[in-house]
Amino acid sequence: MSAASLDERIDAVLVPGGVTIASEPYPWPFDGDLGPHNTALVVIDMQTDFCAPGGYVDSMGYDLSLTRAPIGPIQAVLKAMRAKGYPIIHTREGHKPDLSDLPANKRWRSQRIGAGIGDQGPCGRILVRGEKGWEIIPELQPEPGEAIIDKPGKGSFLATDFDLVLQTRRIRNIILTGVTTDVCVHTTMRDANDRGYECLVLSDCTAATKYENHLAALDMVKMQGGVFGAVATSEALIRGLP
Ligand code: C5J
Repeated sequence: MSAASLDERIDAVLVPGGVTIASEPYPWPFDGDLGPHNTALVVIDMQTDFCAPGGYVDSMGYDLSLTRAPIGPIQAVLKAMRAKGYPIIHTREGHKPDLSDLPANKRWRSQRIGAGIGDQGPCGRILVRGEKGWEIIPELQPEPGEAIIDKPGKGSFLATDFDLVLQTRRIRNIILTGVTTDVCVHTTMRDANDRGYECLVLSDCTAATKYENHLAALDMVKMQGGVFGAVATSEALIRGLP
């Protein structure tokens, strides 16, 4: 195929008057169909357990400055997207108080590293719904009308109504933020991508418990022409958002 015919084929998918965000490895979304009518911001697991003192990540001994770094950039994106009327969806990882939705191996592994899910910690029982540690941090509190998805796993689709909420609002594009890049953000992005959602992850609005893993997770997205979607900065998103 000649270079010209390839360009023509790529241009052919762009909707008239479409808008894209400067991102890697391609301008996102692929067809330029971007607006509050079909695009949601998803803020993943910005809970005390993952990014505040006394929570799960803190109890495991990881550096909280890493998972707290996205707070400011997420605040800026929330402000811009709320002002333009984009749907906002928050998620929380956590288990039922009776732990009936906590797989034995997940509990065993967490106990093994000294932060047993379901056990008492400085912020209540670790990763248990209703406890202080499970709550979304004050800096990123959801506003009235914003959906909150409670999930027992790393992905946002398993055992939740996330897909129903997206379908009901006719969302096709998902902008991912939150923690951790290599675990809950990635699992959600991979699953969303397989379901046909067009995904963008914001590099400075996500973080991992190890910086190298954050970088590797972002890099994985960019392989194969954007195997799971695309990567942009919050600045590029805010600049390009219609
Ligand atoms: C983890 C998450 N890392 N929210 N959860 O266990 O990424």
